[in-house]
Amino acid sequence: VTDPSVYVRFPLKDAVAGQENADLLIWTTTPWTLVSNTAVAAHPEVTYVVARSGGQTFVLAEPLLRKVLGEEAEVFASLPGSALEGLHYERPFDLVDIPDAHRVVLADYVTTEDGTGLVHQAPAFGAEDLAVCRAYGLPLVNPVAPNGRFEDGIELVGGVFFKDADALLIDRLKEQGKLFRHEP
Ligand code: VAL
Repeated sequence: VTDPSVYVRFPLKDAVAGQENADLLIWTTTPWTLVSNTAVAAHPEVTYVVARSGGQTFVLAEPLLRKVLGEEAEVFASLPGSALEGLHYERPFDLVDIPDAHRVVLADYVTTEDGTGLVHQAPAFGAEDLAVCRAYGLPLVNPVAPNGRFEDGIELVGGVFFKDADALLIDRLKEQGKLFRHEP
């Protein structure tokens, strides 16, 4: 079994560099953790771009721009990661209650080696995510029971083994037009 590699659009609720309707672009190999997303981390000193491709506006790290969006993407603005702090976005799934969250936080562990330079945060499932989210006072939400299944009663994934939820969630993202890219 190989992990899926997905790029997901998180629509911003706030304008960025004067642009409305931009999407944070995140990359993850654990789509099942998107249910527990509480934040998106950016590196404070990395340069990010607001760029348009295929009629959509995206935010991602400049060093990964061409790799992810290709040569035709048009750059509107450049800004340091620190300028993204606090921007609110629409979370990928509204399946469990996660109050007072879903904004951009800053973290030095974010790299531009792969992905988009914007790291989806699920503090229940990653030590670095936990440290970052704790520092911002963000809630810890774990909807997966000790038997590895999502708690009963959760729409779409309730009772499903966490790894088996990947396919269901990827399908849902696709239906919602939020799946930017999916590499098997
Ligand atoms: N931050 C990681 C990811 O993007 C996990 C731990 C949620 O996949």
